[in-house]
Amino acid sequence: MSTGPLFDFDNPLEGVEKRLGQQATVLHGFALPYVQGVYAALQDIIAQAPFRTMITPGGRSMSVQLTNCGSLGWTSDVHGYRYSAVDPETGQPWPPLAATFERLAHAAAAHAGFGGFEPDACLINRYTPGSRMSLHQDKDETDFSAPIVSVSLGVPAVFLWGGHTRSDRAERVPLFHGDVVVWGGVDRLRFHGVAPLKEDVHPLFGTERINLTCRRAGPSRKSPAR
Ligand code: MD6
Ligand code: FE
Repeated sequence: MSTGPLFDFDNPLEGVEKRLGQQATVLHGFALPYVQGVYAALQDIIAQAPFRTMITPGGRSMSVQLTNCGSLGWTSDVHGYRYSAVDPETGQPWPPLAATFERLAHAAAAHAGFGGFEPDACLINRYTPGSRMSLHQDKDETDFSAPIVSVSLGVPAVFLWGGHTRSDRAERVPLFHGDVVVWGGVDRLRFHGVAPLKEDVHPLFGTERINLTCRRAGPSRKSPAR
């Protein structure tokens, strides 16, 4: 498929695969052929479920804005973090998981050694200059046997890849437009975060970075294929 000049973007590490752990890999540029479809789907999703600022259980505003698609969506408020079948702003179900997101996540997971990945949720984060994500574990999902597939779009960022405890030193990993991080198995609960976003301009996303994380949040339909 030719994506046409409007959607042809450079990625300085396109084609490189960087191992972060035994079961964690960065597939640089893997999402580039999907960008046109992903971009279009994203516009539909945010028309139905706009980006919003969420509050942490500690009472702080997150610097990243969020929305979701899929049968479950990740939310945060003063009562805690959880997955919800409805958007708390509207009481309506989240927009359906975009077919392009599902295909991209399935293909990237398979490429990284996780066959049969069927996401049911995609958390969408929007970073503007200065937005950051402090070190955390992704542990609100029901079952940790499925990997997480994370897609970076727009302005580059520095991903912080830590260990199994918050105080483990974190490696700084550059993530560019079109990069995909897949992790699961023994690395599923590693601490990770994103350093404050630098001022930069991307031809399609302007000053923003968008991150999609496709997950299996609810129970697995079957035992995972490995
Ligand atoms: C981000 N990503 O890259 C934040 N979580 O903007 C995450 O928090 C994340 O990239 C779990 C798995 C992959 C991720
Ligand atoms: Fe995370």
